[in-house]
Parts: sequence; C-alpha cells; structure tokens
Amino acid sequence: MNTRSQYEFQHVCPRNCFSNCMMISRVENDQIMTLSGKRTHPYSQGKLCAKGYSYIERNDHQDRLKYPYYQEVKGSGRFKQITWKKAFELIECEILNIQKKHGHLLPLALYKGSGNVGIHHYVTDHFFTSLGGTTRIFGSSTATTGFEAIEYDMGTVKMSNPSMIKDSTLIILWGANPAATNIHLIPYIIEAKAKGGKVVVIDPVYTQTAELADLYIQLRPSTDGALATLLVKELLKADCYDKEFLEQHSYGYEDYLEAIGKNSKDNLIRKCGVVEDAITLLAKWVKAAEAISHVIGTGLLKHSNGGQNVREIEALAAIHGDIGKKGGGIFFRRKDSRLFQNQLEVVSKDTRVIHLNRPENRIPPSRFSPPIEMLWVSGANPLVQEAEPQFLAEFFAEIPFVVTVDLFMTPTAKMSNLILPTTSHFEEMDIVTSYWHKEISLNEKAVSPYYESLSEWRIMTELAPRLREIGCSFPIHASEEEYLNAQFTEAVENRYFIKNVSELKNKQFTASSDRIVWERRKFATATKQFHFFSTEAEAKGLQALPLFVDGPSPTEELPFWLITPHHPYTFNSQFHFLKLSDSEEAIVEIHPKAAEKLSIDDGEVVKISNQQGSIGIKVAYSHRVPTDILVIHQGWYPDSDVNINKLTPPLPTDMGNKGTAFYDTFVRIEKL
Ligand SMILES: Nc1nc2c(c(=O)[nH]1)N[C@H]1C(S)=C(S)[C@@H](COP(=O)(O)OP(=O)(O)OC[C@H]3O[C@@H](n4cnc5c(=O)[nH]c(N)nc54)[C@H](O)[C@@H]3O)O[C@H]1N2
Ligand SMILES: Nc1nc2c(c(=O)[nH]1)N[C@H]1C(S)=C(S)[C@@H](COP(=O)(O)OP(=O)(O)OC[C@H]3O[C@@H](n4cnc5c(=O)[nH]c(N)nc54)[C@H](O)[C@@H]3O)O[C@H]1N2
Ligand code: SF4
Ligand SMILES: [Mo]
Repeated sequence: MNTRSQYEFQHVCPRNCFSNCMMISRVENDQIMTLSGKRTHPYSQGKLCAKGYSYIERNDHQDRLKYPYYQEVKGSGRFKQITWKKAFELIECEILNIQKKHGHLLPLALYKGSGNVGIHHYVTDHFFTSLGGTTRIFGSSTATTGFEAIEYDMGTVKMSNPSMIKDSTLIILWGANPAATNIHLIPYIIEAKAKGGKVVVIDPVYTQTAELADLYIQLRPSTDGALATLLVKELLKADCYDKEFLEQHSYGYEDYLEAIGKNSKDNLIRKCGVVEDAITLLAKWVKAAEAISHVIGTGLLKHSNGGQNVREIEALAAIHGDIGKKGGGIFFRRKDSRLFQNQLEVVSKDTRVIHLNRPENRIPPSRFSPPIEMLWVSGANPLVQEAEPQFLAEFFAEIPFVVTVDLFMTPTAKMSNLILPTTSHFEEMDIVTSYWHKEISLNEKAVSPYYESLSEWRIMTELAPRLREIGCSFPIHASEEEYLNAQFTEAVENRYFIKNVSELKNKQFTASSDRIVWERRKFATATKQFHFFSTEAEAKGLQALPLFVDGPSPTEELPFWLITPHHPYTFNSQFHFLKLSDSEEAIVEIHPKAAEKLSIDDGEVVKISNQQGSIGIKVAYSHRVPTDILVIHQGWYPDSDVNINKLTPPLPTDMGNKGTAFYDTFVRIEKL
C-alpha cells in the first residue's frame, strides 16, 4: 500500500528563485500531509525557505481562486461565477471577432510574468506563437540589464556552479542580499569563511547579509562602478594585476587604463561616499587575494546606470585576474538555462513586441497601431509589481477584454474581465531548470486540482480546437507528460543527458560536472578576448569603455532615495498571506536622525510622495538605513492601500530593453 508511487511525490519549487529547491510531499486521501526538502538535491540540500515550508498552507488557502469568474466592468468587483465552458466560449468569441475585424490577431496581446518559471508554463507563449502574428507585451525584467552588460565584455553569459564559491578566499557581494533572497548560497559562503575566506558586502543598506560580512561597505546607491574603479586604481598603483590576462586575453585595456587615469581618486570617493579607511582595507584584501568571487545582485541593476556599473565590476575582475580561475569569477545568472522547445518560441518572427516601460509606449491601448483589443495575463501581477501602476490600471481599463490566469484574486485579476483559476505545482506536472545552479528537476503531480482549477497546458489544449478555423497550430497531446516530452531538444540532451520525462524520473540530477567557466580565457566576443572596449556598446549610444556614469540623485524637493528591495518572507507579490514578518503591515524604514529632523515619531503614519503619487505608511526607526534613504519592501500588501510602485517612475535602465530603474525613485516624507 505505502509504496513510494502511491503516496510520496517529488516537486520543484517553480518560483523565479535562485534555488528551485526540490521537495517531497506525502499524500493521503488526495491531501498533502507533509512537505520536506529533498536532501539529495545538490544545491539546496534538503532545506526550504520559510515560503517553501508554507506551501501546504498556500495550496489550500481560502483565498485561492476556486472557479472562473467574469465581470463586465473591470474593477467593478461585480464578479459572476461562470463555467469553464462559458469562459472558453467568451475567449473564442473575442479572438474570432478580432480576426474577423482585422484579418489578423495583432490586437491580441500576451503579458507573461515571472510567477512560475517551469517549462510547463511556457505553454502560454507557445499557444500565442501557434496563432501566427500576435502581440507580446513585456514589463520589466531586471536580469536583461546584467545580461547585456556581460555580453558586451564576454560575448555571452555563463556562470560557474555557485557552490564553487565555497573555495573562495574573497567574496564580494555587490547589491545582493542572499540572506533574504538566495538563502542556499549562505552555507557555501559560511564554508568559505570557515576556511579563512573573507566576505565583503557592498550595499547602501545594512542587510541581513551584511551581518555575516567581515567588511560591510555602505555606499551611495548606483555608484558601485566608482568603487570598482577606485580598486582598479589601487591595483595599478601597487603593480598588482594580471598582466598576462590584459595582454593576451583582453581588448582595449590601454584605452581603459588611460581613461581611468583621468578620473581622480578624490572625485571617485566623493561619488560613492565610502569612507577612505574602508577602501584602504578592501584594497589590501583585494591585492592579497589570488582570485575574487564577485556576486552581482539585482539590487545593483535597478538603477539607470545599472548595466554600466556591472561592466565596471567586470573590469575590476578582469584586471585582478579573477575570470576563469578557481574560487573566482562573476556570479550573476546563467542565460543559457532555457533550452526547451517552447522556451525558444516565446516570440516568433510575426510577433509584435511592445516594451511597456519604454516612454514611447506609455500610451493608451487604442493608440497602438493596430490597437490592443484583448490582453491575456499569465503569471504576472503588473498592477502591483510594475512601475507606475496608475498608468497600468488605466491601460487595463481601456482594453476591451482582459483575461487573467492566476491562483489568487490579485489587483491585476480585479482589473480583468475574465479570471481563470489555475493549478499549483502540486497539481500539475512540470520540469524546472535553474538560472543559477546546474540542476534540472521533475515536478510530479501529487493531488487533484483545487476546486475547478485547470493547468495552463489544459487551458490551452481546450482552447486550441476552437481556433483551428483561424489557423491555430497548437498541438494536442494526451497528457502533460506527452506535452513536456515534445519540448525536449538536442540542446537539452547535450546539457542534461536526458531525452524525455521518464529518463528524468530515473535520473535525479544532472551529470554535468563542475566547470570553471572561461577557464581557457577564450571569450565569445568577435576577437575571442575580454572587451574593455566594446564597439557594440558604442553603437548603441552607450560608453564604449567601462567608465563610471553618474545616475540621478536626490534633490532639495525630493531628498530621499526610496529603495524597495525583496523581502525574506514574501516572493515578489506572492505569499502575501504569510504573517511571518516583524510587522504585519507595510512599514517604511527611516534613520532616527532623519526622522527626528522632520519631527516624525517611530510608529507614526506618514505621507511619502513625489511627482507621480503618494502613499500613507507607518514609520519604523532603523539604523540599517543611511539618513538619506527610505526602505520599503516591494510586494503586495492586500490589507492596506500601500502600493509602493505608485511612487516608482517607469525609468528604463541603461541596458537590456526590459529593465526598470526601480531604485532610482526619489521621494519626500512628511507628517500627515
Ligand atoms: N525571499 C525572496 N527571495 C527572492 C525574491 C523575493 O521576492 N523574496 N525574489 C527573487 C527575484 S525575482 C529576484 S530578482 C531576486 C532579488 O534579490 P537580490 O538580487 O538580493 O536583489 P534586491 O532585493 O533587489 O536588492 C539587493 C540589495 O541591493 C541593494 N542595493 C540597491 N541599490 C544598490 C546599489 O546601487 N548598489 C549596491 N551595491 N546595492 C544596492 C539593496 O539595498 C538590497 O539590499 O531575489 C529572488 N529571490
Ligand atoms: N518596487 C519594486 N518593484 C519590483 C521589484 C523591486 O525590487 N522593487 N522587483 C522586480 C522584479 S526583480 C521582478 S522579477 C518582478 C516580479 O513580478 P511578477 O513577475 O509579477 O511576479 P510575482 O509577483 O512573483 O508573480 C506574479 C503572479 O503570478 C501568479 N502565479 C504564480 N504561479 C502561477 C502559475 O503557475 N500560473 C499562473 N498563471 N500564475 C501564477 C502569482 O499568484 C502572482 O499573482 O517584480 C519587479 N517589481
Ligand atoms: S522560494 Fe526559493 S528558496 Fe524558497 S522553496 Fe522556493 S526555490 Fe526554495
Ligand atoms: Mo526578479
């Protein structure tokens, strides 16, 4: 009776998280009784985060969507429960009408977010491309900024296995807070420390990760490049740099060295605002280290000069000789983890792509040519997570028909006409690859779908036959497993040594061995060298060299930076129901000195505002933030009116056409 196949199932957490942990559920009578981490998982090693351990609570949460709902007027809240049959009829009718009216489907748009990164969930992209020309609306994606920066220098984005950080003698974390956002990295960092390695955290905010550091450096936001350049100057002065790398494996270093020679030390120190003693100590450690592991977080990227700052850190890594060495290198993300067929079909040659955070696209849906008449939202909560949700609410309101597929009634779902309930990862089959570690894992279906939820594969499979007459080529498979099997490619086989789901069932983990990337120091650029000078960057109107570029700063009128980082106990706008935080409501952290100047008390409700909007929020005194920075964690605060992105302007980052400079937000704070 109690054989494994009957009641124990294997899962992968499909959040847009570094870890993609594996977990084991034990099921009785179609109910998940217990959930634990899978100990043999090479990266996460059986431990889950607080959110992972709360999945049973999430799965049966009373707020989960049970049925399809329809509302005639978006935002009216007058939802009618409808049948799936009726829902499919409504969708079919809208799509056929668009085709009839326009002769094509470009007015039909898909907005997909990062709510679930499993291969299964690319079924929506796949379905849209199978319709021929449709529209893809992209919101922000921070990673693209870092990818573009790394591509200018090295040609492509690769990363050594992050567990190799345990062999580092010096780890520098630039704008990353893994103690909150990448907890499985911490044991590897601690192992390095135990072996005598040093850890440096560079962050304007004294974070949970900073508490673990041997040296914490508080710098002005968006000035990491200035600090990296200061370190390069120190290395040159001490004649302590990798001459072989520069001469044999790099391109344009002479120009770079000449250019930074013109930027004085005093000027760079003024820019980054770091105390000189800290720079001196860090420079001493950098000089002594054989190789440095640079962990680049996304906090650093959410600035209008974020990409350029990454290039300056890479320049430091190149000059110091960290790239291609054991215990060294750049740890950002892998770009090459999307190898399945449906991941390669996110857009087709007929797709119209609209980057909604670009100024020219901040226009009503009817002003696009052709207009946007139907929007499908999947795994996204842009009315909370994107900059300027005020614009998005209007944008949604003006689209004649909006469909949202989710597990919860989010603010985005509330601004939709049709809300479709979908399955959790315990209720569907999936495969998840990681953009951080090297594992691939199978997620098994363990329990029946919650009430009437349907998996996204099932939704598309039901819809496709209804749209055959207008050329929908989405293939019908008999099961999720068959659909997933059809997505395997040669590249998947080459990387993970598996051809289908059954092989993945038997093979627990990837056989590929740990490899130090760029070990031969042959890069993927045109010259095969590391590019200090990038003609590609220059052609795009960016700096050819990795020189510091100023970003915006607070002004007299808006004297505070507003930094809105990720919270340890929520996941973007998910897990909002977990009441694990110190405070149950949204809080703004302010330094007591700054607060006292404005006669603001601890616990007082204040107004925070700027040119774009205002919010009312409770104050918490904190010594973790400098006197000119306010911190509010990003996410969905369903019990309050706080939506921090009301204050965030849709300012693009310098690189990666989807990046938003979330942390270049400036505000004032006042008593109510
Ligand atoms: N618990 C949890 N884990 C998560 C997520 C979550 O929401 N919750 N989200 C996941 C996702 S989608 C992502 S992208 C990652 C994000 O996780 P991280 O990469 O850690 O990014 P952030 O939380 O945005 O910012 C990290 C730090 O950067 C600092 N920072 C801001 N500006 C600068 C700067 O200019 N320079 C430097 N040096 N530091 C700066 C912030 O103060 C913050 O402490 O986490 C993933 N993991
Ligand atoms: N101010 C500020 N804003 C930020 C950030 C910041 O640091 N500061 N960070 C940005 C970053 S890095 C990111 S990645 C984005 C993240 O923002 P989003 O991409 O919107 O991600 P989530 O909020 O994690 O999830 C979106 C929705 O997906 C739903 N979902 C979960 N699983 C599934 C599923 O299987 N199917 C479907 N259809 N839906 C599902 C969730 O319930 C949720 O409502 O936010 C960005 N916004
Ligand atoms: S959110 Fe991240 S750390 Fe937590 S269980 Fe999921 S993959 Fe693991
Ligand atoms: Mo993200």
